[in-house]
Parts: sequence; structure tokens; C-alpha cells
Amino acid sequence: MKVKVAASLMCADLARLGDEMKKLERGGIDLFHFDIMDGHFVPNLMLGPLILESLRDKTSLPFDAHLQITNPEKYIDRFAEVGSNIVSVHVEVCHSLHRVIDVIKNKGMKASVALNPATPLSSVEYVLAEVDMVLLMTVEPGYAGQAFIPAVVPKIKRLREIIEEKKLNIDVEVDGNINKKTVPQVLSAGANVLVAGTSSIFSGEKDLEKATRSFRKICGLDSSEKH
Ligand code: S6P
Ligand code: MG
Repeated sequence: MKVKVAASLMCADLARLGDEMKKLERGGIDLFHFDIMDGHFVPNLMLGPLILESLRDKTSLPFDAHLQITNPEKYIDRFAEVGSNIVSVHVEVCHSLHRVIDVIKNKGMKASVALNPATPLSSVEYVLAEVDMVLLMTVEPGYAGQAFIPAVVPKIKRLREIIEEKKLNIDVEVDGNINKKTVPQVLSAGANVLVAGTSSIFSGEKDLEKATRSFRKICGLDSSEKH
């Protein structure tokens, strides 16, 4: 599977998001990751569909919307309208997972299911053939800047084995404290979409384009390659 880096925009300078996106794009970023938080499924409040809408014409790169909200099914249409390309819903809050996945796909978007660190892989076993991506949280959702939960590494490995056994074509995204130290572990376990936040590209380096390029090198990617 092609390795891709997604920039977590909640970690960027929110007053200059359009400019930040240009720098990330020049540095070779593959996707823009938006964390939508409702203060209910997670304790924090963050972003919303209007942010995606206002940034949609700034780039042609895919928008990866990570819904950390209860009742995600109520908002799928809205996230389609504002130009999301991939929508992740948390299995912990979906009672009718097949239906939500259908709605996402019928709107022409890629469907992804997200799992908290302690949520077992069995929760997605029966929908695996329907999804384009599985997002494994490597921290508890809610905040940037948390410590990596190593128990997720064997879970990534097992998920990749299941995907291969079933001959499926599914991206495995990992989210939370993905940095120089954890990249080798998650890549060798079988993750291929890496969310970059405060522990990598947004760690305070002034030059965001350069930070993106160096992180891609750590991930074994050459920022000059076409994607
Ligand atoms: C957390 C959210 C994440 C964070 C990202 C931050 O709820 O889903 O996408 O924004 O993990 O990265 P870092 O490197 O600060 O952990
Ligand atoms: Mg996220």
C-alpha cells in the first residue's frame, strides 16, 4: 500500500490555515486531516464543516474528515456538501454501521471506520469488505500532544493480516503521536496513512514546508515524487 502523510490541521496556525496548507502542499503532503469534535464523544470542541467549506477552493488535495462526534449519521450530507473526500466515523457511536457506511459511499466519498485504542478489531469485522479505510487511534481521541499507546501496534499488525487474508484493498490510518520514534513501528506493523500533528510537522519548526519534507523522509517518502 502506498504510504501517505495527512496533516492534522487542528495543529496548524488556525489564523492562517490557507497559507499553512500551501506550505504543507509544497512540502509534499498527501491529505488534509480535519478533526471534528463535539464536546460530547470527546471532551474537546474543534472545527466544523464551515472550515472545510472555506478552505475547499485552496487545494485539490483530498480532505480527510475525522468525525469525533456522536450521531455522525446526521452530518454526513453536510460533510459531503463541503467537499470531504474521506469520512471517518467512530464505531463506538454507530448503532447501524452498515447504513452509515452506505450513506457515506452513496454521497461519493470514501468510507472509513475509526476505533479508539481499546476498541477491539472485532467491532469492524463485518463491515471490513465495505470500507475504504480503517483509522486506528494511537491515543485517546480529543487532544493533540498525547503519548502513544503501544498496545495499538499489535492491533495494526493484526488488522493488516486480516486485510491481506481477505484480499481487500483498505488503507490503515494511524492517528496520535506519530513521529520519528513511532513511524518505524506503525509502518512495519502495516499502517500506510500517517496523521502528522504536534509531535512531527507542527512541533515548532518555523519552516513548515521543510518540516513536512523531513517528516516524509522519515516515512521513507521522497517529497519530490509525484503523487
Ligand atoms: C485527536 C485527533 C488527532 C490529533 C493528532 C495530533 O483526537 O484525532 O488527529 O489532531 O493526533 O497529533 P499529535 O502528534 O499532536 O499527537
Ligand atoms: Mg484525528
